[in-house]
Amino acid sequence: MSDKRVVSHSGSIQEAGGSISRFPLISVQGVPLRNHIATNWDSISAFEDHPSDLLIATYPKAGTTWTQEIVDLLLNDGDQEVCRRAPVAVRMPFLEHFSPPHCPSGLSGTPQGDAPPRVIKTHLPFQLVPQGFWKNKCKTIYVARNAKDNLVSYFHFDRMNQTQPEPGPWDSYIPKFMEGKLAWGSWYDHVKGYWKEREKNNILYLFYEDMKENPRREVERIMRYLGKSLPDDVICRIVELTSFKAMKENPMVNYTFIPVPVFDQSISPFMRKGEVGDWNNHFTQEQSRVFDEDYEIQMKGSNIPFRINI
Ligand code: PPS
Repeated sequence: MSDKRVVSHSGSIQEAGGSISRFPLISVQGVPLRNHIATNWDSISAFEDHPSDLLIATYPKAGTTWTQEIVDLLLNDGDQEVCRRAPVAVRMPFLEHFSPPHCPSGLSGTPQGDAPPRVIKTHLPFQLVPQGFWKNKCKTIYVARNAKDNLVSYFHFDRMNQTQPEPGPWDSYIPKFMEGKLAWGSWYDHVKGYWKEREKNNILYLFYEDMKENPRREVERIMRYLGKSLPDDVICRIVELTSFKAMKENPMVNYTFIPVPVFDQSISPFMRKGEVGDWNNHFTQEQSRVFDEDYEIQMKGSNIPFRINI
């Protein structure tokens, strides 16, 4: 591969000399999505799943990569080498991702030769996921993260990911999150949408805070959902390999495989802090008060047990 060619999210090749720009958002059924997703919407919604497919769904920055790595290690009986066969974005295609210009959908990056299940990542809200996933009762793991930490993580990600819309200053970013104006739309609708459907559609609904509090318990929960049973030492190894520290150092998951013009990790690393409660270092008292007041309104009637500190 020449220096000028780079691996995109989907594992496809882009010319680094080609324009990398912060994509504008276009509404798809009321949800703002990056323009290349919106313009390819017909192909995305026509995606044909297989009943054995496994979907990992999240609002951006809720713990997707962490869950992806846990799942891959579980499916491969804790084999570290197998799980380093390719960057996580290649091992598990990003359903709605397109690498413009002229690059195929993330789906075409599905690894050949991997045994089922095919694991697919999405940030789409429940109602925009191609309906076949629900008709075929595909297993789905949803990870939710408390709104304040999710917002903080998204802000830093938008600073460093040169394909996301410009975040602007912190104090104007908060209202954009509250109003559902960021890419993939409203956090509030996203977490409520999957919560409402979790029982009917056999969705395993996890919380980032639970994973931080007791990673072993959550790894075992995922293992049971996948119908696997692994010995104690393998489970311990998986917990270790998916610690924040281990993942930060693992080039197959820390997104250093995305070139600097796209992810400028000198601005903020992809594996940034990996903590619960970092919002305390960002929100002023007044910002927190306004956010909480609005949160009560937006989440009224929902009983999702979020924790903003552990
Ligand atoms: S993305 O771009 O939407 O796929 O990002 P996503 O992977 O969902 O979220 C990135 C945040 O998750 C943190 N992370 C972890 N935290 C704890 N333990 C582990 N192993 C781990 N792996 C990733 C990552 O650091 C981002 O959170 P912040 O708060 O920004 O550090």
